[in-house]
Amino acid sequence: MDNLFQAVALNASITLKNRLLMAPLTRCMADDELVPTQAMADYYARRADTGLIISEATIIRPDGQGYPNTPGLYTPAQIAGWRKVTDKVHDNGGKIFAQLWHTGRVAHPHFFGGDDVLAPSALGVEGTVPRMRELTYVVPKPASKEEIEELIADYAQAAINALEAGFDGVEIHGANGYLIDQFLHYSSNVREDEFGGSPENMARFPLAVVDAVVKAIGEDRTALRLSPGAYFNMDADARDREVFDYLLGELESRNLAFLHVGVFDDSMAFDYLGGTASEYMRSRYSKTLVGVGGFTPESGSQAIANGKFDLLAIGRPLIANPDYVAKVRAGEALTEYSDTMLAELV
Ligand code: FNR
Ligand code: 8K6
Repeated sequence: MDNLFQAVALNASITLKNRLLMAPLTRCMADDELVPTQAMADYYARRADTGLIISEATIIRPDGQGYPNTPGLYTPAQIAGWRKVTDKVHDNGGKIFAQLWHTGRVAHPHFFGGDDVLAPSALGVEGTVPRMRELTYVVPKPASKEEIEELIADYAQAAINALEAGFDGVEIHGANGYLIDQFLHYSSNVREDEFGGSPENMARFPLAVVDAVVKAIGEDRTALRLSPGAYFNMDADARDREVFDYLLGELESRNLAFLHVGVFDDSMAFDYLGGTASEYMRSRYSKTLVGVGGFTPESGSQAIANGKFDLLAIGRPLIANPDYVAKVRAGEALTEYSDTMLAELV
């Protein structure tokens, strides 16, 4: 498993001390102003021996909120709260990117005072909000062109705020059925303007966000997470494949810090992708790729050795083992994750 402990230069600006990343993990533990707390700073700092921490998804503006107490990155207090986190991670020798999030149609007006929920099209998700089952999802309002322009500008501003808060870069959350992903799938995007109807049009908003963030903070500090396989908050449509073929081709010509597979279990194959999400992304994208989803240190190391991806993100095992990297290095047994561990930050 030596390859997990090799240093990797992402680009001229950022070198990671090893190939083990902390995957973004929503914990719903920010305070009621969506400000990160001291307990969050301690939690992240305990994991600073990973090569890179990707923060839990962090909303770029109030109407992006879909769950209780998810942190934000748009008020001075939120920026100051994150500064405490990033300082402590840096003091412990780590690096940390902010994951920039807008939940689109998975937002709920309860969290931001009853305004419209914005999405590509007026197609709602079924069901109720996790942890607040009394809240039923609403039918969203298709974002106007003006609103789309504002969203793009707000992603860029959140990226600027992230650097002000001391983050080393950002990962744009384009995965898991949230706003950016909603533009990329036919089951959530039936627009007939330049943002829908063809692969090029459906990729227009995601690429505009990427380009605006790159313009704001530079390509070296910009990463992107994508879910070409629909598995969460989204129904699959075989035509989605063409959208991701186009998008990944466009991304190949940019020099992002990395692309990150957005999946819960990478042993899951998607028939219209011809394999797993990571196999599909590797076949269309040759630059730095982060794999994730059900890997052990052994299986992740093997996947890197076989060229399936370059870096390994670890989610649930890092909740269960704050000292995951030290344990793996020492060959010690890992504590098994259980959902009950989500109740507190350890
Ligand atoms: C997640 N995941 C996730 N993904 C993301 O892009 N942003 C997020 O905020 C979250 N939040 C989150 C919370 C919890 C409790 C879980 C379990 C998962 C998905 C996560 O990053 C990762 O892809 C999966 O957990 C799969 O990796 P592991 O856990 O099998 O290593
Ligand atoms: C209240 C907590 C809200 C957390 C939301 C963040 C996303 C959590 C990710 C869970 C993903 C579960 C997906 C399960 C898909 C199984 C597919 C077979």
